[in-house]
Amino acid sequence: MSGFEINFDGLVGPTHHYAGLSFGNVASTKNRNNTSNPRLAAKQGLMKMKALADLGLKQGVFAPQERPHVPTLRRLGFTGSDIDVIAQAMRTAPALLSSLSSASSMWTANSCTVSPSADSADGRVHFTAANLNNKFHRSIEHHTTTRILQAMFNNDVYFAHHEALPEAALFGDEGAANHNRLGGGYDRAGIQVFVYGQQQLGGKVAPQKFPARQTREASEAVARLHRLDEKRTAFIQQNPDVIDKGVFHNDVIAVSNQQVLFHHQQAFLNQADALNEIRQKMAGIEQEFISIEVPENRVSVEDAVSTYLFNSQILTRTDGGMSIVVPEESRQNQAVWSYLNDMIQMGTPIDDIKVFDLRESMRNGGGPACLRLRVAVNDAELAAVNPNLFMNDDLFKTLNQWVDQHYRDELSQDDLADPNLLIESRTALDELTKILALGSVYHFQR
Ligand code: SUG
Repeated sequence: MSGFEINFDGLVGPTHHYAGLSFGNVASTKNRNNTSNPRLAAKQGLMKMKALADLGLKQGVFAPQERPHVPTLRRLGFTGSDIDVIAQAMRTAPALLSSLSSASSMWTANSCTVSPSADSADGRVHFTAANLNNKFHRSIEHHTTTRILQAMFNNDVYFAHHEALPEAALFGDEGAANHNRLGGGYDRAGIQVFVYGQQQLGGKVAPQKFPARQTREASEAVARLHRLDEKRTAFIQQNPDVIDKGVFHNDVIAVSNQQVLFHHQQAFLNQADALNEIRQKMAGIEQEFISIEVPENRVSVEDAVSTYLFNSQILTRTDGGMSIVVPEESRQNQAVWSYLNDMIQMGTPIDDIKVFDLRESMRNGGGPACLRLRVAVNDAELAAVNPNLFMNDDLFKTLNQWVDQHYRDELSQDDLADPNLLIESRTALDELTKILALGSVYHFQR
């Protein structure tokens, strides 16, 4: 193996709560108005990061965003001091306050799309922040996301940052959650597979019940911005029927690592053709394509959605084998657990299962893969990443103490009106930017 994959996990923000904001995301709707535990949520995420760092993998932290987002409330007509703005919003538009308090930036698979330097014509790593145009509470993320990414990858020689695409349905973009890369070494050229939910201009099929969040037009624009080679890029449509069953992002039904694509039998439209296209494009790559297709009669789409089997991480260990990281919900389901145990005996590179309790995030529809952004780099690029972001014993201890100090262990809709929550969150984030040496990335710090 050459090069490295760094996983940057979103640190859960202090306002994590269950608002039921994501139509089409079954868990989000189901857990609407439940009481959350932001402290536990953050700690569950930190445990995963630490365990993977302890395996010798490159693991980083992606900072959360400022919520409630007072600048957007002001844009919507609320006035006065920041505290007045929140009080007015709670009185007259509590649903808006809840949207603008969402800690949804924790799901960093949706923060942006990343293309490694080996695939780009200018030899730089490209980042395009996702406009997340389909959901209001997420559509406000990209400005700060771009600033945080610039503070994480702050070197023009190696890293190119692009603003989010125009904020319109035509260019609905959900970032890396609909993007897989297949290849060999992380610093070698690979195939980029963009999976879209709907083609807006001239598309023939689309889901009927739930929205397709990613458009083909957005995927094509990102590929152009990242200066990818057409011969090594594929645009594949997700099966619209599974979107209607709750697969709101492709990473709920498929995941890749190096030469392996692990996916459900019903993941893609015209699946055999899609896999053939990938196989053919892989022909020029050092590794042979391995597709692990899970049949519906072993794991139904419904079970895949409720257990997040495919929202797993497939990670190459330092010994060259691969581990699959799944949420506890996958162990609790007999069909899924039995499949997983059979799969690690199939002779593919995946020979180990790691299970994590990520319940707080899962209840909003965010599993292990949603929580992480993959960035493939070579040695020089690795050395240019902000060094304060990497998980280790010290950072784990510091961040756990920081969470203990600033996070609540209970949060309901009514608590969002508490002016202290804004103050607590800002105090926490101000301190975090120092811990992670990010500089002034938030509005209140300007
Ligand atoms: O965009 N949930 C997120 C979950 C994102 C999962 N990401 C990936 N699959 N990569 C979403 O639907 C729920 C918020 C709430 O209901 O309170 C939410 O935004």
